[in-house]
Amino acid sequence: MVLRKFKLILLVCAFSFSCGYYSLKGSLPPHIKSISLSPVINESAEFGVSENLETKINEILISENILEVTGEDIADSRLNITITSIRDQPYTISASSTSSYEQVDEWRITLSANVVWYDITRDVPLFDKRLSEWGAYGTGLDIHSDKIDNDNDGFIDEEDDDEFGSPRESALEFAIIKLTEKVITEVTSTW
Ligand SMILES: [Ca+2]
Ligand SMILES: [Ca+2]
Repeated sequence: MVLRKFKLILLVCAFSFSCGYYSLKGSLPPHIKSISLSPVINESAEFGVSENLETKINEILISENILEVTGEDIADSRLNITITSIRDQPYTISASSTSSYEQVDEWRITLSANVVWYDITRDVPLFDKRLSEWGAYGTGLDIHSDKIDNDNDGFIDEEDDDEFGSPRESALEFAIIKLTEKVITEVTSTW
């Protein structure tokens, strides 16, 4: 878990020229000192995903100390997240060697959400966005040996410490981690 987190921060460093969340802290609206995360609403049929996303976002908000995380009654701002859909779609298809049908070699599971960061003090949205992220999975038993870069970080199978576990569940977990990262980046780069 610690390793995964470290890697996530490294990734953010690698792909944004300023390093991670820290340097963006100074660009937050000055009258916003605190944030409250409303319970995540889940409109998809997937069980447990709202609690999972909520836990991850709260963990990063608290650990990175971006804004003070408080109850909604005393917060300057509120983050409302609605998971609108979770979709599995074929990404690569090939001819089956054993039948005349085509087979799906790689699936992508995409998590989409509406994310509104609301300024409680001024009664206006700071942003209102539709965000989505995906994870990939194949037809094997474990993502450690599917020759797919399941979390799209440039490392495949044994090169990647994060790639182990059952295919769809792991791919969804990657989508949740990536969406968490995206929401935090949106909050820190709004102003
Ligand atoms: Ca990977
Ligand atoms: Ca893999």
